[in-house]
Amino acid sequence: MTSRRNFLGGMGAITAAVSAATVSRVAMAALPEPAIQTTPDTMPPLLPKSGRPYNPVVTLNGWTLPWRMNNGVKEFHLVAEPVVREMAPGFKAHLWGYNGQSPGPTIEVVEGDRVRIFVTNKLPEHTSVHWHGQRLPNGMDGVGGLTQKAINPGKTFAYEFIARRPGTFMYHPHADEMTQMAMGMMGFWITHPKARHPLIAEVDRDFVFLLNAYDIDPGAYTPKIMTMTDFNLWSWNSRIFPGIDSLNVRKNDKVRIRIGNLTMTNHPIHLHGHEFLVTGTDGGPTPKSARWPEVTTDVAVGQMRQFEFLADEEGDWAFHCHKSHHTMNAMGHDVPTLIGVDHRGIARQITNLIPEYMVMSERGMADMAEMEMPLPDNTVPMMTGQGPFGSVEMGGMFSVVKVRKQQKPGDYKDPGWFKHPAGTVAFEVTGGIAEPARFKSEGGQSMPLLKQPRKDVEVQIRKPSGPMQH
Ligand SMILES: [Cu+2]
Repeated sequence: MTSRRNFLGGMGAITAAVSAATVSRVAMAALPEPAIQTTPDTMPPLLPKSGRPYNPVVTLNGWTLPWRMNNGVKEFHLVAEPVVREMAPGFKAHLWGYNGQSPGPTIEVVEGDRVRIFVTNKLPEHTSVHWHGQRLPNGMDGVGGLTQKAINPGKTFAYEFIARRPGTFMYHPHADEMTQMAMGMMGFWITHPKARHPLIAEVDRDFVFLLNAYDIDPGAYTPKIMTMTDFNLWSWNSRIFPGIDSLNVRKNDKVRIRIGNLTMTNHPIHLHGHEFLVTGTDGGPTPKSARWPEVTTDVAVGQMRQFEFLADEEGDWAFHCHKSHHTMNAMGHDVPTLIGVDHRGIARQITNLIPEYMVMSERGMADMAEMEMPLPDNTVPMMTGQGPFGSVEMGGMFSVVKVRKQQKPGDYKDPGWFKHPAGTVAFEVTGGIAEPARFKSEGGQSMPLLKQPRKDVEVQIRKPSGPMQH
């Protein structure tokens, strides 16, 4: 965790790029230039320049997609493409995503907005985009083959609908889903209410991120897409601790965090030091009668949860998935590395048997090789992160909520480590320590065993050794 993140670059880090090769010039002239993001840092909220004002969200290690107004329609341009995502400093993955990153940019609109989203496909295979949770015409739902023709490589499709329901949504492909989601294709969608809403609170800070998982052998760059459960990288917005930015808030801020799960397992998300209320799901705001205090909420597969709390305790509060294997990174550095291996000849032979194979291993890989990216060591420790008191020994789905009196409204910069008031840190006790009192009758006095074992049985916990699967 370093404080090297800054927001000075802001949206200046986004550059416009025109994908001239994929659509005709006439068609391109009608499209908004796609904004491309080049950094994995948390970008400042994108304040709306027109329309109803709202407090925009902050995407953890992500950004919000700019739009243009065209005759009363909000127009966005998503480009589905291979990307290089820095998952943690020194560790880059070859993923698929949108507009330069995985996940794609957050789309933020207001209830009642008419939206048009252009989707240009620069992947080596067809795709589609499903707008998870939205009310929309059936033909805009984005299920390839069922509600639309798939978007072939090089083609651009437009989706158009009215954002009818305020709330927390996500988007992802509904075409070769297993591959495309395993490769990192997904994004967040927020629809703000058009007026004060009885069940949607106004908050000071509103953070969003997606839970995703990858299976990338140490030293390799590309996820194994066939993996069903044995993922080795558990990420938030395709970042792993210590690569996940902290969530920096001002003391007494009302904070909302929205989370969507596009992994293959559930994640009990746990916040230290505060209680929160789950105020909504992808189905909408939760009725007030159904809210109760929690410190952990389970986000099941394909679900979204939004929760809110008053950040009234100063400090550096751990915030993580409570499955301990999900706060670890890949282990085992004895796996053969395949960097520089040319699969293309083999791929062609396999393609004769399995046509889909070509997509991943020939065209997919070859494109990536041609990018001529620098080659980092590309490993990341299993448990790491240097805190103010030593190693945090975490990985994966772990971050810190930093609550500070001095944090200015609207300032999302990392304030550094918490300075604990004197006498408020756990301390070592030295000198004579009294013998702790022991309970005398331990050992199940109420239900004696039928047969007493001849001698006491001791159970030993065996610690895992060698390369771990988790
Ligand atoms: Cu988890």
